[in-house]
Amino acid sequence: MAVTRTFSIIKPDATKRNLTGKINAKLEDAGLRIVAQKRIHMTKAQAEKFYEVHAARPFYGELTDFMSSAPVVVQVLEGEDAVAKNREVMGATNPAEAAEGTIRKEFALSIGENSVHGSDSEENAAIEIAYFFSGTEIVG
Ligand code: RTP
Ligand code: MG
Repeated sequence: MAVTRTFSIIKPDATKRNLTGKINAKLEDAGLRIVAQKRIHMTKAQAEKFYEVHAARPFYGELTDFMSSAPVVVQVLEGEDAVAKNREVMGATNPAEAAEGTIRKEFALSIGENSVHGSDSEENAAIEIAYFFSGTEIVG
């Protein structure tokens, strides 16, 4: 399995509860290396562009309001099969369905306020990384 990269966001519900360190520990314990990280406060327009694929979904307005409601931590994670590994440590979208030991099982409040985002494919990871980071900000 090759070493690859994925894009991650620690969402407002988690930054507000001061959970960045605890979530980072879970990522690192899973074998992922944080090769870029910054705290930003997304504008509504930035959140709308980021979640453009969900524009037709009923939760789009709520989701983009939430993601621009408070600071987030955007990250690039590197590791063996990083996209799948991160999805595994994140757990299911709905925390009620998330497996024991996952970030969402431990920290998420609801299907909307679910503490983390992770890219769902290597293709999307590359697009999402480029949306928030320049090449020189990523130090592998
Ligand atoms: P993410 O993109 O954030 O990593 O999460 P995901 O792949 O597990 O979930 P996805 O289907 O891509 O949905 C994106 C985010 O939208 C919110 N959502 N709310 N109210 C709802 O029914 C609902 N469904 C999804 C969640 O915050 C989800 O992470
Ligand atoms: Mg998704």
